[in-house]
Order: sequence, then structure tokens, then C-alpha cells
Amino acid sequence: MPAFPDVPKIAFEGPKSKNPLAFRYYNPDEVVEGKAMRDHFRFSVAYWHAFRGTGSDPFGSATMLRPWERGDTVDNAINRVHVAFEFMEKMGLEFYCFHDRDMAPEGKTLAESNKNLDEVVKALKEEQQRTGIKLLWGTANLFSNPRYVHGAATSCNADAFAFAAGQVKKMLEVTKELGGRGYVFWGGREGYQNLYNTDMKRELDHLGRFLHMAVDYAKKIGFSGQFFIEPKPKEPTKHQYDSDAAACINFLRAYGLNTFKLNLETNHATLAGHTIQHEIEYAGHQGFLGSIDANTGDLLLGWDTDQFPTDIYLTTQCMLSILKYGGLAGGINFDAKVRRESFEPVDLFYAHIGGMDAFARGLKIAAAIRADGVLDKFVRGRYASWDSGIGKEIDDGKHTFETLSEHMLKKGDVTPNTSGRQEYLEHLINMYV
Ligand code: XLS
Ligand code: NI
Ligand code: NI
Repeated sequence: MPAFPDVPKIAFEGPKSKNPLAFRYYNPDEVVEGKAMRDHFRFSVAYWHAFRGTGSDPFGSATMLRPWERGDTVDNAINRVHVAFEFMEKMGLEFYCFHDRDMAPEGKTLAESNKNLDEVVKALKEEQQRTGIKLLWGTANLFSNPRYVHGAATSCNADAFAFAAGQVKKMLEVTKELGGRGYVFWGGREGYQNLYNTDMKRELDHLGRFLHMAVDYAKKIGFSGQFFIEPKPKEPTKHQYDSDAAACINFLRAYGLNTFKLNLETNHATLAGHTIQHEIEYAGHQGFLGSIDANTGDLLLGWDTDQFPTDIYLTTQCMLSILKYGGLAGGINFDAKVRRESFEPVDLFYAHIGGMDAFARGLKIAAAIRADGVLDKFVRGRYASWDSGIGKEIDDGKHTFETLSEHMLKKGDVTPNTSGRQEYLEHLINMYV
């Protein structure tokens, strides 16, 4: 029995369509800058939000109508897998991501949890083979269970570290078994609430050791997927160690974990006081750009609201920078949830269609801007003083403070500055949007 009997396969109908259950811009086979849209994006559903989100908040209980839900059992988990694959097939979503505990109920022991997971993974494997849908990345939930109250890899309790290692070991095996493209470490409770009770150096050393163990184990079992770290500055802890792209890159370099890349999330960037484009640019030029958790926050709310992205400026900016750095090793995972007021199953479709279409439009706009070279030309011109004369000589390492002082003593003052033309450029971008 289908879970979404009234929803047909979502088709591309083009920009003139008024059908809200159709794509107006996302056309998977359409080639942009030499690559099919499906390969630019690798759109993915976040299992935890789409299929485990209940709509509860601190002030009220679950609101989601999910007629297929029959409690937290292995049988129901397997049935839910069929529901999820029906959804992805109808949506044309070719990837998914999950945490171990989204997929199968946690048992009383690690052994029991692993056994539950194995049973559901069998169903996942069958569904992947039947549909061709693939795993973008796997991850372990190292934050929900009370044993992780002080963190997992950074816990003061060595047994919590050991338990977390057991969970990640298992999820690396599962991710390999399912042919996952990557594996994500989001910090969960790796951070602190108060420095009075925290040995930061010791905690970070443990995190470094933990990630090295993951790299070693991946090598041992032949898992060759990409490892990602996902920055987030706060929530649940007051200060998460992986606070933003720059902090993560510093940590990865300091601990010799240079094979990692970053999984950047829009709402995490804004919590850190950055934009997602800033984070993509920072990771991109440092060689750490990996994957995107696509969502958006709310201007008026200061927490991780994980809304679906529909803002064309936002997706245009993302795609401008993603194209600039040659694309993603991972993909675009909708780490986003429908509002608790949007409780009908069909809302899951509207949400994902809106997000995919917004990114497709962003891609086309970004490609048009790049084809005309308008930003490139402007930026190159803005730095022209570095292409010849004194600028080029400095870049070539031909100068010292003494010679530069000499140069200016002779010249007297700098060549006049030119306008940054921000308003002109903002207006110019509007011609493409
Ligand atoms: C939470 C994170 C989480 C990761 C996966 O804020 O976004 O959902 O993506 O653990
Ligand atoms: Ni995320
Ligand atoms: Ni998040």
C-alpha cells in the first residue's frame, strides 16, 4: 500500500507551470556549465527530519500526521524505509543521509542496537538496489542518549568516548556496506557550557584522537568515502568546538587531519555570524569545501530553525561560490524540517520541491552571471594594481619594508582609490535574478 497515494511522480514542467507538485526549474538532465543538474546538486533527504521529525517543540507535543508510524520497533523501522524510498522515488531525490539512531531503535546494549541496525540496513540495501537511490553520507548520533550528557569524544567520562567509538565503528561499516559517498561528524555535544569545569586542551586532544581512530578504521575496512566535519557554533552547547569553517580548518590542520573536508550548513553559518557564502568561500579557497546541508534560518529568530531554503538570492550566492570552486565532493542535503504547523504528509513534497527548485534557479542565475563574467571582470579590475608595477613586485617577493618605504618616500602618496561600487553590483545581480 503506497504511503502517498495521492501524489504522482513529481515531473519537470518548466517555468510556466502553475502546478505546485511539479518542478519549474529542476530538470535533472539539463546541462549547466557542462554538467547535468543532478550531478551539480546530488540532492539528498535528511532522514532525521523528513521521517523522524515529530513536530514537537519545548511547548507542545508531536503534531505530524504520519499514518504509517506504528511505534519504535524494528518492524516499523523497516516499513518506514519503504515509505522513505517511495517518497524519494516520487521526488526524484537520488540520495539520502541518516544517523544510526534515525534508522533503527536503540537497544539496551550496543550489541542489541547494532543488531537492530543490521536488520534495517538489509531493507535499505534492497531498496537501494531496486531504485538506484544512494547514500550520500552516514553519521552516528552521539548526542541524544543521556550517556553523552558531557559530550562523546570530548566527554570527561572515558567510557562515553569508548561507546561513541563503538557506534562510529559500526556506522563506518554500515556506510561502507551501503556504498555511502561520505561520512559526517557533526559535533553534537562536543563543546562546553562553562569553562570552570572544562579542560579544553584535553577535550580537543581527545577529539583529535577520536577522528584519527576513525580514519584508521576506515582504512582498515577499505571505506574510501570522504570524511566531513560539520561546523556549528552553538546549540546544544553554549560553545561548540567546531564553531565555523575557519575554526574547523585550524583544528584539522593542528591535529593532522588534512584529508577531511567540511559539510557546511546555512543556518549554522548564520548562527556563527557569517553567511553561508562566506563559509563556502573560506572553505573553498583553503581546499576544504566538501558538502552542503541546505536550509535557512529566520532573520528574527536566533536559533537553528532548519527551514527549507526558498530564497533565490541565497541559492544564487551558494551556487556562485560552489561553481567557483569546482563543485562538491558531497551534495546538497536538505537538513531542513517542515514547520510543526505543516503536519500533512504532502507538506514534505512541497518543502523539497521548493528547495530543489530554488537551488536549480540559483544554479542557472549563477551560471548566467559567470557566463557574462560581470563579477569576475569587476573583481579583477579592482585588484589591477597587483598585476604590474609595485604590486606585482610585492607578489613576486621582491620587496621588504625598507624598499617599500623607499618607494613611498619617493612617490609621496598612493595612487587614488576607486569606488567599490557595491550598489552598482547589487543592482547588476538583480538583472539576472
Ligand atoms: C544539527 C546538525 C545535524 C547534522 C548531522 O544541527 O545539522 O543534523 O547535520 O548530525
Ligand atoms: Ni546538518
Ligand atoms: Ni543544523
